[in-house]
Amino acid sequence: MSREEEARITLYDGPAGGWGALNSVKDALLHHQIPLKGAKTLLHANQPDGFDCPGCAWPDRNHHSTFEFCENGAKAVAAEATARRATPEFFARHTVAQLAARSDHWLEEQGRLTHPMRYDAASDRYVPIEWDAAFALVVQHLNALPDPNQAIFYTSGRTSNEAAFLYQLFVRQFGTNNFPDCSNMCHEPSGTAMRGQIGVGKGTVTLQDFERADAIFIFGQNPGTNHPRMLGELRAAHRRGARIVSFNPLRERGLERFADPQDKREMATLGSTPISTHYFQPRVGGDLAAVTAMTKHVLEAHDARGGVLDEAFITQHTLGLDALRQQLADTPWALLKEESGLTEAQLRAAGDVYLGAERVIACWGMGITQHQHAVATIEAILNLLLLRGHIGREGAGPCPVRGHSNVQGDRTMGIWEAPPPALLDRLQQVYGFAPPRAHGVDTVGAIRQMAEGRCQVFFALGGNFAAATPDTHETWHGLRQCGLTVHVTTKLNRSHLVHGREALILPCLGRTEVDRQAGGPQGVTVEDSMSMVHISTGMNPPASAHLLSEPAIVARLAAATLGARSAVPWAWLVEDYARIRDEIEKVFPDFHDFNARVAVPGGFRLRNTASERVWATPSGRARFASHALPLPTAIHAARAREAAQQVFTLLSTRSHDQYNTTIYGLNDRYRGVRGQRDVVFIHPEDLRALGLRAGERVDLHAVWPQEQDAGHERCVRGFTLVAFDIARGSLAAYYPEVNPLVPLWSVAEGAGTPTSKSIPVVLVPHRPDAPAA
Ligand SMILES: Nc1nc2c(c(=O)[nH]1)N[C@H]1C(S)=C(S)[C@@H](COP(=O)(O)OP(=O)(O)OC[C@H]3O[C@@H](n4cnc5c(=O)[nH]c(N)nc54)[C@H](O)[C@@H]3O)O[C@H]1N2
Ligand SMILES: Nc1nc2c(c(=O)[nH]1)N[C@H]1C(S)=C(S)[C@@H](COP(=O)(O)OP(=O)(O)OC[C@H]3O[C@@H](n4cnc5c(=O)[nH]c(N)nc54)[C@H](O)[C@@H]3O)O[C@H]1N2
Ligand SMILES: [Mo]
Repeated sequence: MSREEEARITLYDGPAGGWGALNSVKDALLHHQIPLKGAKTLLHANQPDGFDCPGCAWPDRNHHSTFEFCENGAKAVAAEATARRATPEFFARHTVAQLAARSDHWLEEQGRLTHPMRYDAASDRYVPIEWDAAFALVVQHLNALPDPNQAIFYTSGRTSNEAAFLYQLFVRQFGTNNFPDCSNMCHEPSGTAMRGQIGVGKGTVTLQDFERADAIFIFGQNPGTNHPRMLGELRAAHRRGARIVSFNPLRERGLERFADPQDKREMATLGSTPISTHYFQPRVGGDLAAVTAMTKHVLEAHDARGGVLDEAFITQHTLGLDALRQQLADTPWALLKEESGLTEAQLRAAGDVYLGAERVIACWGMGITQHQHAVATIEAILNLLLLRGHIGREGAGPCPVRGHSNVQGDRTMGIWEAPPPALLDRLQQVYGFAPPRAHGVDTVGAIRQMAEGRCQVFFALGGNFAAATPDTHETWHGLRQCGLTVHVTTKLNRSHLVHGREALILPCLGRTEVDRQAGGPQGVTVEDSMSMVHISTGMNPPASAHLLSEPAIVARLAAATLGARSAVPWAWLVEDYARIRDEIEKVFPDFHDFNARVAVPGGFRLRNTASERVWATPSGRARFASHALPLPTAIHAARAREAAQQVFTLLSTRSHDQYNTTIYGLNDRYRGVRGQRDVVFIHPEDLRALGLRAGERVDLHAVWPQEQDAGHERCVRGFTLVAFDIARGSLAAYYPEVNPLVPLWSVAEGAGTPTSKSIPVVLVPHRPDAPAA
């Protein structure tokens, strides 16, 4: 990663992984001044006695003997284990206004925070504060609120189960369910759809199922960058002859070819293994139509030759197939072709892969969830699986691939603005207080509440709210209206610079670090994307002697805020996290014998009723869902209105050198981009039609329907055009740069997730004189 790389675009024709991945890790270690023997840290990632990689939520093989190399996991670890430090002296040298003028990349580069800091308005600087004084300031604000709902408590999905459990208990005793979290912007639609249809909001498959599947569908996901260890599973599946079918408007190298850096032969011969056997490039947002078409094809095949559906399963376990049949009969092929952007032959070919397989897994990521019709699309994927009984059977099932390493666990622990009544009942029984019953705000709701001036305290356990959220303008306006903003964090980020009237930065330990409490060094637990719960123990010395662990921060704040109002022995619990796990076990029966079971290397799998074909739905059955294609969408409306110019659908995505809002570097190796981030990927024919050339710069204007978006000018400027193999009519650019284009009101129906992957835009040549967005 040579960081001050000259901006250029070059075709990347190598495989994913390979020597490029090894070199990039070497560069990251050098950059963070981690001696190569510090690569020892890397060897502890995802090992039974090591720490859980802070990269993604893909499960671990947990083989003591083998180390699974992962370029982006290594980059995440190196970024946390960095030798760079953002000390009080650093803050003394820069006003907040000066820091705010720097890029996200530069902020990240300053390294680990070392000391609690308080915003001093007089000097416009962050100045050091002692922990007790910092807690006292938060307590003063919280306890002055006329209504606890004027405080909002955000969570990013890296938080451990122990911290998350204490946090939800504290905040509910304080009196609110205001728990927006990153999940609201991520897999919320997956949980919504799956709970409704199969009674559990989590995927049902395990890594063992991946070893047995003979067809794996991957919708809207880029594992080469975001879940590199998944490529190992896909490679093995490909090698034993499984079909791998990718749906993605972009040609992503990681879905095409992979060279495993641990395969000496592949590395020596510069060879690679193909990943996808079939690659379909639907238009952005076209998956609902595509999956509906596959389902229609399957039903047509059944009607023509019989014996296709798993009728015994359908009769015994499901409801709603007749309604789905009717809806499909009413949906013509012409519409499905038009909306998916694929030909009938392609759609039927995809359907044939499904028909030819005995064991089917369907994976999906943000390319599915960040759309207006995300819930309907996931329901359509589940319908498809249900037709041939591919849920609750070896080698088959739904697999939403989660993002943050403990985002699934945080929700399990009750970080949820809409908590199930059973959870609240249980908290009431165990702790003897009346938890608030009214739902709290989700991420979008939180922004609205802040922007209306109704949030006095915004507290964030990790994350980067100011940069991750949609409608940047409104979000920043909201954050600045708060009386106090508090961020528990490891590194400096944008959210610390877009702050309330008062503000605190509270630096915490990271996963890789030794967490020593009165009872000795502690481990925390996490739950991965496949419901495996295991322990994570850091081994590096803390980045500074002034850091506290997240559980300690939450417990001290809870004790100070609630005082005699709470009977929970907060300080005692944090002395030994096994005590917190005992509390978790009291509230959640699935965590019985928690400490014993998590002491086993590799941990244990949480019960997943759907994978046992027990359907925790109101009817006791799995449900086929049916709805007509949602037409017209905002995209259709924009096309109709802006008939004079071409309306594109813009998706926002991650580069290879970023972790969400954390920008490690300015390269996106597999897409051939170096030294820059303000780029927009476009099909060469679309470029030609516009009379523009690759390398020219454009402004992106969002064209949302006026009825909903009147009075808003949403524009980002000066993006360089990159010709790319992407579906026609679709564009791609990086998040968070294009977040100002996403309005708060455009969300996934039924789940509230901002539609960051379907933004109607028009391109106009860049006008350098125009004011910045
Ligand atoms: N290194 C690294 N790892 C990460 C992260 C990171 O930023 N960096 N982030 C973590 C988090 S929180 C998450 S949620 C995951 C995110 O991992 P992904 O789910 O892979 O997220 P994205 O990079 O946003 O892109 C998703 C893919 O969807 C495609 N896509 C976009 N729109 C559509 C569409 O309409 N249809 C289809 N079929 N495809 C579409 C894009 O081209 C892209 O390939 O990764 C996690 N892991
Ligand atoms: N346009 C657009 N917007 C999106 C998305 C998109 O695809 N497109 N994706 C959405 C998705 S999927 C997600 S998950 C959200 C992400 O939203 P967030 O989770 O809020 O954002 P991150 O960038 O992951 O947070 C990074 C920050 O977390 C802090 N951090 C890192 N490690 C630790 C730790 O161990 N403890 C603590 N306390 N803090 C830590 C660091 O300060 C770092 O700057 O963004 C969403 N926003
Ligand atoms: Mo995510």
